[in-house]
Amino acid sequence: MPVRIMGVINVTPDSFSDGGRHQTCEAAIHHAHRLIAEGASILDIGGESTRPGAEPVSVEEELHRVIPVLEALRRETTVRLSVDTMKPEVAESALHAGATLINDVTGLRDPAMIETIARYNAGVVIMHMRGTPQTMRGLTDYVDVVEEVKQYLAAQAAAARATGIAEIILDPGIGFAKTAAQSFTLLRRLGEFEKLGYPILIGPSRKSFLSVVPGMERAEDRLEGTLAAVAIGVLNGASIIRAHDVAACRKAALAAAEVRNS
Ligand code: HH2
Repeated sequence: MPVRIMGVINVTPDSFSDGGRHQTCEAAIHHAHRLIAEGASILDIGGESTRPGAEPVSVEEELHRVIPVLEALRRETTVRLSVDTMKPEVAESALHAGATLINDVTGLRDPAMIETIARYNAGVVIMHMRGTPQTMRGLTDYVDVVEEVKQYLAAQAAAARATGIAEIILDPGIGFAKTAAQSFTLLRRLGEFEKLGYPILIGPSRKSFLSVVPGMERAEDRLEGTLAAVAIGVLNGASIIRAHDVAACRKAALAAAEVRNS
């Protein structure tokens, strides 16, 4: 499967690595064009931060942030548009406005989300997490993190398939209710997810699990760690990489794909 890069557009004031940088519609659109030029084949637009401890935003506020950007990009580009949301109401409006993929970090916890995505014949990214961004840091007790995440994703994929969703992508949720060690284990054992039979997406970009490495305490200093994680992820079967640094991650992913396919 060819490797694709999903570029991140955070239209938020508080995202962990780029909050406030692309908060206006104009800034977000400008950034989107840059990510397309760098080789993103999917753009993932988000209006609510999911970093640990993030405050939830209302449906109205999330729509206000996401929909104008989505509409403009639909008019101006042919790139595939994804929306990062856990709210069925936001997914509905986004699909109506031209998104064809919903990235749900709660992994279709809300049955209304499954129904909405199926009705629009759209694709879904099912990500594993526990709790909410407020509570997830304390929810990291697993007997075997890989087995448990796998079982959850398999069950949610089966529910999505049974409701008629044709395109299903699975994501173990690096950093979401995982310790740093568990995030590293998920990357090392990512190949075990291939048996589920769906494309695998990973989102290690700039995340705090990398801060255990000296020199990578700050999000802006984690590019090399991100690239290492991308390369290992692709070698172990990831075919979609969710990334802020699209050009660099694309090169790392393509090089790792050569190793995988050799
Ligand atoms: N990570 C983030 C957000 N959405 N979606 C998927 N499928 N996988 C991920 O790993 C993932 C995700 C967190 O990153 P970011 O969007 O940059 O930060 P924030 O949630 O603070 O906006």
